Amino acid sequence: PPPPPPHIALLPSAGMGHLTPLLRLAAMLASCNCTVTLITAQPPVSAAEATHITAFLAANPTINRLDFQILPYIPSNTATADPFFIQFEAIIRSGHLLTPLLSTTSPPISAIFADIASAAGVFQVADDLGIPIYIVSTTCARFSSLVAYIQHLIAPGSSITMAETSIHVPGLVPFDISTLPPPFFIPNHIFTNGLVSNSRILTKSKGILVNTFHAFEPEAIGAVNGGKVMPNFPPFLPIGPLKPHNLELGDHQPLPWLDKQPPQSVVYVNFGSRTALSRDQITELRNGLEESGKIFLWVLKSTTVDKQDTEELEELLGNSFIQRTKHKGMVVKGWVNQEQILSHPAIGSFVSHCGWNSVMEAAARGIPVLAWPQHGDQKVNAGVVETAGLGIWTKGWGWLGEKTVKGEEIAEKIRMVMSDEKLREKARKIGEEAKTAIEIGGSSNKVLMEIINNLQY
Ligand code: BUP
Repeated sequence: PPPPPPHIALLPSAGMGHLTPLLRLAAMLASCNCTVTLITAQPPVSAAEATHITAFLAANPTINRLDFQILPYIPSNTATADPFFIQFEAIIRSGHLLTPLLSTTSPPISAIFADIASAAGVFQVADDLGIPIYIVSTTCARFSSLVAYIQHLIAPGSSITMAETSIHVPGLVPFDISTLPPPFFIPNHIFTNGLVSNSRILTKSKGILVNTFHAFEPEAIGAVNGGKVMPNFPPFLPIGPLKPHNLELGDHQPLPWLDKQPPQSVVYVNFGSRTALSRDQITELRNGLEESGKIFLWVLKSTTVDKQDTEELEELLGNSFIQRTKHKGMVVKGWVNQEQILSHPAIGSFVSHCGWNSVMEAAARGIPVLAWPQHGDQKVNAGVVETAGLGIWTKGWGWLGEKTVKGEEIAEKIRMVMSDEKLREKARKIGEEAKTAIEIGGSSNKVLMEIINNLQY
């Protein structure tokens, strides 16, 4: 008889940018007949995570849920207390509790697929159970290469010095220092410390699954897999763009409105699930959207964690703007289905913070991007967008809170991205390449099938 399909346990860390790719992967594995268990760290940080996990499991009844009560963790340095970073660390510190939970499952677990942000928590578990770990990277291959190499750049508890102008990772175009996450320059920062310890685990994994595709990031994938970054390093396994997963949240808010807009006419603006622009920047963006003269759909967040986001649109934008732009735009607070929006023919461009999931969602549909990175890996991601030809990026716009970009400049760039026919054509081609990669026999599809086959024997 053929060998039984593998049983894969997936461990997401925290935040929608991390949960989303792990859920998509879980659904893809389940559709390939794998037995799948989703480990859910309790309690989650955001309301969006809690709702999505419930809706996902309801829509995918063959996937098992394994609740994992994590130990509370209070960092000593509260100045760097981003709730999502604290959760990454709390999961790592609770990792040992997973051994008893995972050792009794039936059929036995064949492998753990762990989110890169909490990877250090599962190494011991996998060792105890005698099973392989695969790491799931939630960022681009280029930033993943930097994470792989970071142990050679930053000693535990230390930082990168500002004296350098660029950082060299063998085999890659150097990273301009201004594109690295600001926490890299703060000694003993919770984000950097976590990354350095996770980086060590990468070496011990069977491979690093990356939500990207070969044609989009040939340089970084080639450098790691050609042994240039580090000899004998586990392979990067490009399996993207990950397919949208089946999830019914019953929220189709902007779709009827989009149906009424002409093809490729709408600028879609969304800075992801955890970026809160300053009040001044919200005002300038509001002015820029109006001044651009384009039709816009803006998903607005005013707090880092959604549970605290209670302010009304009128308070944030002023009633006169809402009245004036009634026929030109739509502003939404709360969760939208971004995949559905980006798939709508009315969307002409995407003003994005370049969270990696958002980038891949735009690439999969060939939507031109106006990159406006805000924190973390996003400037490196924006650089990848620019190099691949999917979008444009104004480097002087800086990090979140560094400066306030004026409305007129925003309007100018929006008009530019909407009217650039060459960019639109290039983006369309990228969309075609993305589709080919995930078709049966495409580069990403082959990589995923091989991982599953390897786990069967
Ligand atoms: Br907001 C929002 N609807 O309203 P990223 C996000 N999303 O579907 P992030 C929605 O969440 P990091 C919304 O499509 C993407 O899959 C979106 O992930 C979806 O950014 C995901 O783009 C967001 O990686 O994460 O969450 O800011 O800061 O870690 O990059």
